[in-house]
Amino acid sequence: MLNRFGFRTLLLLMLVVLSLGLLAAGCGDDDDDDSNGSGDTTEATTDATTDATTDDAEEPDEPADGAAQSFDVPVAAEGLAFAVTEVTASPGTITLTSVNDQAVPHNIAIDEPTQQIGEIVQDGGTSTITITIDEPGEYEFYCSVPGHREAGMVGKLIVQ
Ligand SMILES: [Cu+2]
Repeated sequence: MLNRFGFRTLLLLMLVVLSLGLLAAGCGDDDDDDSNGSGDTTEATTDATTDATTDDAEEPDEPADGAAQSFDVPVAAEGLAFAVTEVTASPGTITLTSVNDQAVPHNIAIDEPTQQIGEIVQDGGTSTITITIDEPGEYEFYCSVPGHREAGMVGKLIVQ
């Protein structure tokens, strides 16, 4: 009788101890899982924030390089001269359009940074050159009809 009672008590005790051990182990695992989960979430959030911040905002409000610009540089009503003798442009592609209402033939041309020579026109014709200038500076445009440039048929193209 005593032995049987003692055996049952021992069994009960072992069961209790086992159960407590399993519970403890289970709690420990749960804690670890929670920690890992939190870590992953934090990393993902940080990555998203970094990406958004790294994306460059729009370009500053400067004239876009290479933007097309057009200027009218008509020939004077009479004489060997342009009516407009100074043009200010931004670096990029620049078009100069010269209407010549004279009966005397004229055109518009430029030597630097690359030579461009417009068509020689008269009686309301239009002479045009298009040039790309990236380097700020002063460039001279002129009429390439012989003797006209020397007579002062020139103008200044300022790139800044
Ligand atoms: Cu001319």
